[in-house]
Amino acid sequence: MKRRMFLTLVAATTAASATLISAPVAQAADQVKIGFLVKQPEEPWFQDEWKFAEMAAKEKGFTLVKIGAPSGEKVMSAIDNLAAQKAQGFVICTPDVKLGPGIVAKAKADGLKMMTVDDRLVDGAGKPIESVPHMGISAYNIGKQVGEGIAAEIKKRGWNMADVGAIDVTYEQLPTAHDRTTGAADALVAAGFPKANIIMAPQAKTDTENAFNAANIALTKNTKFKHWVAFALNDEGVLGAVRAAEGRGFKADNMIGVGIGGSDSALNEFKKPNPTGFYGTVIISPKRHGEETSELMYAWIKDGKEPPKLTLTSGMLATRDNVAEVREKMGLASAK
Ligand code: FCA
Repeated sequence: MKRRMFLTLVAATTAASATLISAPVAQAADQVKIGFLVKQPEEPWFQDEWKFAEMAAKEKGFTLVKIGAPSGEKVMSAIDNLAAQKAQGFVICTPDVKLGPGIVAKAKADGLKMMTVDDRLVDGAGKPIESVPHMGISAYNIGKQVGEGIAAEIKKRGWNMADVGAIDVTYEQLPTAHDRTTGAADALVAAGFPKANIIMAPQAKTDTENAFNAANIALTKNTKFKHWVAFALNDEGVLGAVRAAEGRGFKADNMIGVGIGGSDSALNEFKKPNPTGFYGTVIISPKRHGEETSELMYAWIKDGKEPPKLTLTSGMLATRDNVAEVREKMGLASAK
């Protein structure tokens, strides 16, 4: 019995290698390979982008190469590596938008098509590099949705705005982050929130730990407030602020944090049996940012159809009460 199984295996392996030897010759000419580089592969948003990019790869029949590229060095070697593997193009969310001219030059030298997602490259003068197709979020408007959501909840709770502090977790070196938090602050002020109560809390990196540290400083320096609200460029930033506030005794009843994203960081928070200070999130679309960008790159490689130069996607505010409904509306319901 054992011997028969072994023989069958050998036969199967031989058949498989025979196919392998003949297949590449037929496929090589039209085999499309696309890289998808992200700056923070551990962040749920980027995991989701990859997941949707995989769906596009499966559907269209191209090979997707997922690469985590948290530094400039990693980006440069990843691009060379893609060229060596005969990829024809890549989609990238860069770890630093100022790497723009270097990345564009490297892609050109390697003969690879490129488009950016989420974070738009800038040139030496800090201006967006408009020649590279980009899909980002409509950052300022989405920030405004955050601020409006917070303001509505403050009013609903009947808080006196003079007693409320706002933790504004900032990351000014990233234009989309600046636009998001500015939008949120502007909307709060437009709703009557005192500007002086908005406390800037600059984070060193865009993750929860760094937001936690930044928020802690803001809380330590401002002890006069009875209630807090918080916003940031993403869910991770708001989670950092929410955890820091919890540490000081500001729980769900005295904290309104609204993030941007809607991936697992937010969903897990909503799944906790008791509400936390993480009140809501503006859900954006990893489907569009992962699947659609990959499809655009595929059409560019295959049919020479260049992607639109700029696509800005929108978001929808969700709380633990309506998150399932909002995800459904955004076409994300079946994704988990
Ligand atoms: C930036 C942020 C991510 C995500 C994305 C759409 O890259 O760092 O968290 O919000 O934009």
